Amino acid sequence: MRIVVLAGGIGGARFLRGLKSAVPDADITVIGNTGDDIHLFGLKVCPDLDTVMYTLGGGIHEEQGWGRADESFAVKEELAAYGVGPEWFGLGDRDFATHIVRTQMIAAGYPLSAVTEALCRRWEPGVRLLPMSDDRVETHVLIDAPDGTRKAVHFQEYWVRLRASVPARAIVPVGAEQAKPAPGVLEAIAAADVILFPPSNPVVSVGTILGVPGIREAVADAAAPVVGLSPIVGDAPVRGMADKVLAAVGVESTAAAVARHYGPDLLDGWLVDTVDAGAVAEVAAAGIRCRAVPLMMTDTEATAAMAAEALTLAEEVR
Ligand code: GDP
Ligand code: FO1
Ligand code: CA
Repeated sequence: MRIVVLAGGIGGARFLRGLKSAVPDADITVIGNTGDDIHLFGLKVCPDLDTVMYTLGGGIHEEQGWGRADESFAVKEELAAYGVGPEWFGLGDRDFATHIVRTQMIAAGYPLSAVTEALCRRWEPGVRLLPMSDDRVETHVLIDAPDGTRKAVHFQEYWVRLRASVPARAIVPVGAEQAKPAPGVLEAIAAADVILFPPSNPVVSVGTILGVPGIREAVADAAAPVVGLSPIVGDAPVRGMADKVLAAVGVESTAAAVARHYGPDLLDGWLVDTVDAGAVAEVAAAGIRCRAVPLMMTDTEATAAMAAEALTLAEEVR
């Protein structure tokens, strides 16, 4: 079975671990969000690709959900001693090595997709991990400026420095219009038996991937059923700032509203958590087959059960 998953960072990566456990023999292609990428200290950092790679490869900091296990911060401290920031972004020593290798390969002329493949040769994530694009796309968030105008900050600045404490007025994927899907992305979508949207952020993870010209159309036109799992449980994100960025695009933070936001042109099936069972009728009325099942990724077993439910729903709508 060929499965394509459009993934962000933590939500996507944890779901993928469950999916691999549910269907060990599946051929899984992950299309990863690169809108969160940031250039720091001359290095290219790809948080969502790395989160997937480290989680599936056994190198992730489990409790934190991002970055490396057994991490130290000597380089960060030395940079700070030189007064070189930003200090608000926590790059660890082990993680730095990944960004050095990536940046060096890019400087040598390799596209991000080839670099990601090379990094994955070490981590063996057990999936084919493709960036959504080899072209630079950077998610910016428009926030209120003190003088009454608006200013754009990088997504990482909004999330990590500001902790999403101010309203997001708009989400701007800078560079998306000119970006092309990375090699293999459209082919994987067209050849898929099933396409899954994990419980990733619908705006700044899955939304950014779908915003690369050609990807949304390819998913809508794919022969395969498309099934998503809600990242919103009980009218709030399980973690992160999905409520803030959903508000920026005029979508309520409910499992049903997110399904309607994707819409029946894209989604054939949608899973909501059992606490949101009341939303099933509303989603079904929008033309999307819906079921309520436990959606908390407490451990691999629970997550594998979620993945199995998604595949069952996909069978029903095929
Ligand atoms: P990020 O890039 O690290 O923010 O990760 P993703 O975009 O892949 O996923 C973020 C989303 O995962 C958030 O909106 C969370 O609500 C959602 N999420 C995290 N853990 C869980 C969980 O256990 N269950 C569900 N349903 N959603 C989750
Ligand atoms: N998240 C934080 O909340 N604080 C950090 O200092 C931080 C550093 C960081 C470094 C590398 C990396 O791959 C991820 C990192 N993240 C950090 C997580 C990152 O902001 C998220 O993965 C997202 O992109 C949120 O969607
Ligand atoms: Ca992310």
